[in-house]
Amino acid sequence: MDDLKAKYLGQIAEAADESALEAIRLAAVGKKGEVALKMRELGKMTPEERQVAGPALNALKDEINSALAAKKAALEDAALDARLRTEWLDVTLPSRPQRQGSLHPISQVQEEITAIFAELGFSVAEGPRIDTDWYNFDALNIPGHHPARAEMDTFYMHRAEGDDRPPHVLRTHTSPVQIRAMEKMGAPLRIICPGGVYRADYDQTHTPMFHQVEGLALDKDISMANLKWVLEEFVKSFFEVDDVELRFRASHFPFTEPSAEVDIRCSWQDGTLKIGEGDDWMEILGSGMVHPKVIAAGGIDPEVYQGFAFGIGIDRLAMLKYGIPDLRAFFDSDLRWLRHYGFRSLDVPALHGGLSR
Ligand code: 2U9
Repeated sequence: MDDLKAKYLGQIAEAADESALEAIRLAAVGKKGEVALKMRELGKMTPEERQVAGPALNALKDEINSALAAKKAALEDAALDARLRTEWLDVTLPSRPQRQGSLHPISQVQEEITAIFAELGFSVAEGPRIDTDWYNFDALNIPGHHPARAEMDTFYMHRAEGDDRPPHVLRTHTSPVQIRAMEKMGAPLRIICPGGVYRADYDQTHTPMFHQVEGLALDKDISMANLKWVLEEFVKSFFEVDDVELRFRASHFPFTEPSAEVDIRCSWQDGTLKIGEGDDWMEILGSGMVHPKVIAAGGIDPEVYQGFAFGIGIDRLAMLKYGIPDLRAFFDSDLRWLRHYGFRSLDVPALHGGLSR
């Protein structure tokens, strides 16, 4: 028994890994192991011999089992130590220079416009880019036969033969979002709707997808005077000038009556644009008092509520403010262009921070 003990404790101490240890366990204390064989011999012994050999064999078995367990724990510790040594990481090393993306000028300008109107009490409403022709046209006083439907070069979604549900379109303006907001929130209401819109047009000044911000203010006592003040505040903040003169030119849109296109005083000198001074005028947006039929289409009583609306092309404003010459480059995804005209993505536009910094 002393030989057995010396043999197995020696082997356990030498075992290099867990599989070697398992082989030793089977040979020593497994069902067919040497200790089990010796246990079988107990039957052939005299009761006196058995009384001595039985407990001694059990003690040997216990001793081998605890040596196996201790060695197993030691091997696991050593394996963990080895792993920690290979996976060691110096968290105090300086980080790699970050490859930061930049904010697209359209996103930057959309953020700037949103910040300005937020300060004036307008919240942001968003809606689907694919909408029914009712929300995009009929609700905005553009019935089926209206020439404005043809003028807008609408993209119609495909309909299977025999499917006579109302057609869906890619929205040609963000106005359907305002109809949905009127239905959902009622009046009084003060919202802007920024986002992408679609028209089948492509040349130096048109892309099939472009961006608008439309605004809508409804209340019981709103007039063109409120519209004029809001737009003046907007233009001053956006172009970061103390004063600017606006010119309202009578115009026509189906969804507003009366309607006005708005120009700002400016000058072009040696190819640079100066806002607020000079002898030129530049058109920057369209606006008007919301047509009573449009207020009614939004589920609001036009006898009680009136309001103004306006529409601004974001892409053109971005070109004007940041001197970007070609509209089509906006959507080329040319990284060199984006690095040149892009904005630091963590600098969120805010009026107190000077808006565009
Ligand atoms: C509702 C009622 C009225 C939005 C308006 C304009 C005038 C306008 C153009 C500006 C440049 C489109 O991107 S652009 O080409 N928009 O001139 N938009 S009034 O009127 C609305 C909108 C929604 C419910």
